[in-house]
Amino acid sequence: MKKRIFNKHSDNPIITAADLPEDIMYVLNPGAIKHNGEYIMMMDAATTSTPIIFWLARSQDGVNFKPDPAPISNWPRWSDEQVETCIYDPRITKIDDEYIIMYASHVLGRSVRTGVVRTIDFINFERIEQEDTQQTNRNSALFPEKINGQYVRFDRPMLDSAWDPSDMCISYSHDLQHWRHSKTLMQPRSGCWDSHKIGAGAVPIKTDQGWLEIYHGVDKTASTYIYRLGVMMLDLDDPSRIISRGVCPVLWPEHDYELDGRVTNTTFTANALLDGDGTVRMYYGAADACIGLATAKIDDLIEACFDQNDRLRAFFGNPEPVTRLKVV
Ligand code: BMA
Repeated sequence: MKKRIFNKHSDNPIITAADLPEDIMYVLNPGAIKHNGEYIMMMDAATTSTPIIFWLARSQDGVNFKPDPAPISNWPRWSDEQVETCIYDPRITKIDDEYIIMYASHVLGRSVRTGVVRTIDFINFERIEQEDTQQTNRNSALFPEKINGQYVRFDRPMLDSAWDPSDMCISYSHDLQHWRHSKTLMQPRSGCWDSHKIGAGAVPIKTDQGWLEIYHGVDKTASTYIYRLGVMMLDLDDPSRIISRGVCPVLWPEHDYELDGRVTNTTFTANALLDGDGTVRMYYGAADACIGLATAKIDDLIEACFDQNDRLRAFFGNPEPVTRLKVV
């Protein structure tokens, strides 16, 4: 049998709704980062009286997390005073001494877009206002350093319906407010586990081979959608250039807590943290209902990007992306 790239923790799911002190229905898809020697998770949480909000949990060992007594209460509004009705999938990037959080933001009467908030301490939060391009967009993840003088992020502009096929894009900014030169980075692969929709997963990790990205892919079957995770390697100086895209998924739903929940057959990530010993730890949403921990060796993830690539390059090589979306 082929070696597993990610190993799931034996205590999974490591956080469920029952671990939170309030009337929570689900917790899922956390962003994660190490801050002041502590692991911090920013979880999507849905109470019976609110739509999805963010809730922090903290841990010394990266396995046992203690949720805060209450959700984040001082999340900043958009300057036009629009109230967010639902926020989810926070991806936390450390740049210098700041943490930049990119997440999906819904406000009444407007389609979903990427919200951007900064913090230095996970106590006070400040919004970075975004130019309104009228473009539906989510699944944004900021690279952890400027490249050629610019901020770079993955994002995913969407067509009219969230269920239409979607591509993974890359965009650039000088100020984290205006995003330009967006282009399609990668498209779904027909006949594969990522045949229907793809989008960022984790904040990319810098390696000596390039930028390692763990992304999510959706496959549409006759009766359901399946969310799995895969890997790719991007050029360090030009991250719009894919060096190699792994052929097989590195994590997929298989256990009850991943197969049954609010959304069945779902494993989804918004983080991947590289520890000093070469271990990558990833806190992933399972069935949109709880959170699991999986770990992998960074070298195995890198290898997975190149796995079978020679044999299948003819099919899955890196064709010129076709831009099917109107982007700024
Ligand atoms: C994606 C995102 C995730 C969610 C997944 C499965 O489109 O909305 O938040 O976990 O769908 O429902």
